[in-house]
Amino acid sequence: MLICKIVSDSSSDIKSIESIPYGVAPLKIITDEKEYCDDERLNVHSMLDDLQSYKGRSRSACPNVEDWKREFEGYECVFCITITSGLSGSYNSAQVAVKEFLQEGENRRAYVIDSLSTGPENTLLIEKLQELILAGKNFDKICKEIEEYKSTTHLIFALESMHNLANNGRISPIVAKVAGVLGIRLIGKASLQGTLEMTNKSKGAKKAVSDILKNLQSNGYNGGKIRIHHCENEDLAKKLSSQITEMFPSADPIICPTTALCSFYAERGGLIIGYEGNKKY
Ligand code: X90
Repeated sequence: MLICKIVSDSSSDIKSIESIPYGVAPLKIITDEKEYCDDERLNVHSMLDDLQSYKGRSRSACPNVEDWKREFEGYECVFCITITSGLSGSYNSAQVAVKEFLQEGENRRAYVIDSLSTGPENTLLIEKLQELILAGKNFDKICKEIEEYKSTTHLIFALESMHNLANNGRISPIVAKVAGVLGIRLIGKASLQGTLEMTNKSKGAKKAVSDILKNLQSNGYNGGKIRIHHCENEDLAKKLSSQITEMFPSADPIICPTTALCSFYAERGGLIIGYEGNKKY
């Protein structure tokens, strides 16, 4: 079996995995007063509290080349998974890191996967990589199969606020205004280009759950793997999870809190769902 390390940026919300070496290249949340590094030492709840009372500007920053390279040390083979290149420079810096890594030693192998997504969809990609490596597949086969798998995974989000997304130029301020209305959740998905695409304006939690379920099914969800990440909204995550298992008894929804990057952009109350569905293109 290849001894490979999986290195994800912190947008996947996954701090550790079993059986395979794994590392995280952290993104950062930055204000004029403080920098929050998205690693296991950070208290996300107090970061959200700080940001709620902070009146100045806040932004994010992707891992730099050195952040990625630090995680490669001691390995000859690495697989990187990044947040969508459509919204972040993380994919770019991982690619530069990999280029240098390959030049600095012989017999090295490395591959960067642009998730065109974030959070729970990236989690599915990490799980798949783990499975392919453990199955003893060779490097080239793993690269090919993970790309094929990526074309069948999807992402849906349901957000109560899009303030940080709009303030940082990731969506239009006009769209964000709708999410600011009390009781309204904006439902959307990761587009083929890895940007945000809106699908519904849902009033109330119940309607949000039923709109999410409709979206899942229209993209071919049929009881396969599904991961629900939430920013301090375990209640809604559980409601959705139980509806999913009611409709698809074979489903295995796993609920997981978002870490700093996804918490910053999904904001309190937000849900992000990654799942297996139809081939995308
Ligand atoms: O490089 C950076 O500073 C990171 C920028 C990330 C910007 C957007 C993150 C969105 C996270 C929001 C809902 C899911 C949208 C997914 C669309 C592909 C979570």
